[in-house]
Amino acid sequence: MRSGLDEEAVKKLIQAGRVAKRAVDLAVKLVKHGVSVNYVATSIENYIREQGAEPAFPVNIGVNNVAAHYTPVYNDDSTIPEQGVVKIDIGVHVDGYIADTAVTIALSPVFEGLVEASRRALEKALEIVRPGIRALEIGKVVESTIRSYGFNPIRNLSGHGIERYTIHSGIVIPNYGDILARHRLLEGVYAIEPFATNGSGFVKELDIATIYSLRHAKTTLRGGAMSFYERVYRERLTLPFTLRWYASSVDEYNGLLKIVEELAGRKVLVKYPVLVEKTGGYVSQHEHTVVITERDVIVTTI
Ligand SMILES: [Co+2]
Repeated sequence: MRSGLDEEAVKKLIQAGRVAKRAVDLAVKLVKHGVSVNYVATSIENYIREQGAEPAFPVNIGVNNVAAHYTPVYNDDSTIPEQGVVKIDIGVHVDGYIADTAVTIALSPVFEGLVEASRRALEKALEIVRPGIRALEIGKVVESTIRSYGFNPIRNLSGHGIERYTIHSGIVIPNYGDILARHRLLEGVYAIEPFATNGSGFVKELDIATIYSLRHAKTTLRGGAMSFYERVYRERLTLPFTLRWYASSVDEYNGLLKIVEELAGRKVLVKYPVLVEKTGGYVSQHEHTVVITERDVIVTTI
C-alpha cells in the first residue's frame, strides 16, 4: 500500500473520507442527553452503508473516562448522560481503503476546554504534516498544544499508519514528543488522533471487550463456530466487528458470545478490550485521516 497509492486507491480513500466526514456530522446531531448509544451507533453505521461504503470498524462511543474500543453491545440500554464528554470514532472503508475519524462532543460548557485541547492539537498537527515529516514532530506539537490548555496528552494511545483492509499498520504517530519516533511519514495513509485528558495521561484495559477481529487461519472448527468464522471472514476479512451485527435475538447473541470464546481460545479471534483513563480522567479525542503522496498531503476526512 505504501508504494501502491495509485489513482484508483486515492479515489477510493477520498470517497471513504467523504462518507466518514458526513457520518461525523450526523454523529454530532445525534448525540444528545438521553439518546440510546445503540441508536447512535446503529444510525451511523446504517448511514455509512446507505452511502455505498462499509464501516471499517464498529462505531466507537467513548463516554467520559472511556477512551476507546467501546461499541454498544446487543440490547445495550445505556444512554448519553447529562454531563461530560462523548467521543465518536468512525471508520469507513471503500473496497478496503479506509478513513478513520473522530470527534468529541461536550455535553456541558465545563468540558469545552478539554474538547478544544484535542481539536486544536489535531489542527496544529495538520498544519505541519508534510511528506517525510518525522512522527515525533507531530507528537511534539500535539503534546505542547494539549499542555497549553492545562491538560495531559494520552501517551499510550497514538495515531497510526493505515493500509488496505488494515487499520493499524504498525507505524505509530505518538501524541507526545517521543524521541524514539524518528521515523518519517512517507507516501501512505495515516490517522492522526490526539487524546487529551484531565487525568494521568495513560489508559488501561478493562476486562471487557465489545469489538473483535478475526485472524486469517486455515482452521477446522466444529459446527456453529465454523460457519460463524466463515461468514464473518467473508464479510470482514480481518477488519473489526461487533456481535450486534450478527445477532437478532438474545438467545442468538448469547450463542455468539460462546462462539467468540471458542474462537479466542483457538487463537483465531482477537479481542479489543475497552480502554479507560487510568485515574478516571475525562478524555477528549479528535482524529483525521491523511493521505501523503510524494509531494502532497490530502486530509480525506475534512
Ligand atoms: Co484511529
